[in-house]
Amino acid sequence: MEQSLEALIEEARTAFAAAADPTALADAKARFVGREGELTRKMKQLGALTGEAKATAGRALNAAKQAIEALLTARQEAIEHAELEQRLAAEAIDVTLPGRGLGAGGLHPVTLTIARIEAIFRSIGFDVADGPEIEEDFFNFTALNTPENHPARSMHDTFYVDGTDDQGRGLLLRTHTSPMQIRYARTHRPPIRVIAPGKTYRVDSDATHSPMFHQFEGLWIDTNVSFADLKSVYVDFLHQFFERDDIDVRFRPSYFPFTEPSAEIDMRFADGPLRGRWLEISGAGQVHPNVVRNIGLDPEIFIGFAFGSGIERLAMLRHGISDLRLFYDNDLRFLRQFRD
Ligand code: 2U9
Repeated sequence: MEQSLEALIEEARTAFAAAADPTALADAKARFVGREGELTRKMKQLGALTGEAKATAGRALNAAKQAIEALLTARQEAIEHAELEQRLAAEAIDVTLPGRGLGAGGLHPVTLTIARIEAIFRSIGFDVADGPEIEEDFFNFTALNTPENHPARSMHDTFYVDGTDDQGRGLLLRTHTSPMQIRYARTHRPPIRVIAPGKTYRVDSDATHSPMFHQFEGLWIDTNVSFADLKSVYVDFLHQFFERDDIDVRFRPSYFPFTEPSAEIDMRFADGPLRGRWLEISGAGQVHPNVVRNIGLDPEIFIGFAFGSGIERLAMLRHGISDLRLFYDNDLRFLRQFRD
């Protein structure tokens, strides 16, 4: 039996109401007003009628189609509205919650140690110099009296960089901060009192050596300085750096190409966990006459003293840190301890 149009509209209403999402609604729509849909099928049957009967049936079908389409639109809007409501509820922001705030950062312990060293040396009249980490062979080795066949120049000890400077000379990652001292001394007149802190690079890696580490070097050039001046400056620095006076210091003979005579500086605390143990803390010496000449000064008139220390080593002794690698791991549990 042919289904009445009222029944068809009711069936569409039920089917649309049962469709919970746009896909289900599209399926339901196809059942009634799609190309194979029930209403479309009825419209095709109009061809079999004629005259007034055809006109009446046509009007009834058009009215039914409009009614079904209105139901469809209403249901579409209802589904869209429900989806929006659901999304808004899921993404709701509770404006009464406290803000997360900005996490307070802090300076790295090596940076803090450099700042501390700089402040101490500035307070006794030293300037602070900074320069390139990719250096020319001349400033890193030649000017520092380090001969062509010196082991420090070997590929095993030094990181070489592709390319050359504008005079065709080799480039490398500086193995010490001394090249900066050369650059500074060549552009300033004596008396020269300067420290150069910063990163240095050597082919070396184990628990106590890192391929990159920080050092600072000091240089004092004048007409009348002596080892006694060097010693007083360095001992005063140690007292200020460690904030204690119970520190013994000794100089042991040593060798560096850029100083002659040369010394290792050892220190010893009178108290605390390291009590009584001599600790190597620095190298030092009188600047070699060849180096004074390479700076552009007459070694018969000017005399210089220089020293160099590892910054991580100083920080480890000051804070009781046992492993050098902690400085480079970036573990916040370690770094947070230095937040001031
Ligand atoms: C100029 C002339 C001489 C700087 C010096 C040392 C001795 C030294 C090392 C200690 C531990 C570096 O960090 S470390 O590996 N340094 O022993 N450095 S004298 O001598 C200079 C510097 C500049 C123009």
